[in-house]
Amino acid sequence: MKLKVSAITAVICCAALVVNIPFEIADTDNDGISNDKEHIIGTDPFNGDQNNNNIKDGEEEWTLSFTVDEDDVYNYDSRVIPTLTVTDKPDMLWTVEFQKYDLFLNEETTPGFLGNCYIPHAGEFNKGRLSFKFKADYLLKDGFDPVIYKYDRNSGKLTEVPQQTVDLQNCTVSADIYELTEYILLDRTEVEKVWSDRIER
Ligand SMILES: [Ca+2]
Ligand SMILES: [Ca+2]
Ligand SMILES: [Ca+2]
Repeated sequence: MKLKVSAITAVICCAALVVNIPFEIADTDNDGISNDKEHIIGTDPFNGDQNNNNIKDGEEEWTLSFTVDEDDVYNYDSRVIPTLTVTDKPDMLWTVEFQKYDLFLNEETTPGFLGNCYIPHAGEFNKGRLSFKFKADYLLKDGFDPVIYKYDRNSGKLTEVPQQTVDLQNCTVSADIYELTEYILLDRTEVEKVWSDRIER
């Protein structure tokens, strides 16, 4: 009789051990990153130390870069192409999808408008490098001065993003950002003629 009870107990224990964890949320290689997050980052869910440096994948920083598909007319603004590059620990890395968001800020309403993007908040975020690539034709404009502004939809104010780098050879403007929200690229020369009272520096 005693043996029989032990057998039942053993069966119950086994049943508890075979609970299926969905593959997406499991951490198959035990490196601290779930399988679905490894898919986002591009690391191998079956290799806990992808770069073989004795530090687990989950304890390292990884760099992800997001941009828009030029053929995607819904999200794509043909005049500027945004790219966001994020280097951080896995917990802070998420898939980012740019949205074109031109309800109020667009070519018709906004002097100096070059293009914009909206980055929906996808999760926790520390810092990233936002870059706008503009068309080379703009360089022919008199006094062309491309500047990235953050747009606060609630107050309607534009804030110049600090410490921008303009690369005229590659037609890009880049700056570090600390918030996922709406950014707009404007020609400051034209903006300041009419909008100087709405810009904060
Ligand atoms: Ca893993
Ligand atoms: Ca891994
Ligand atoms: Ca490693």
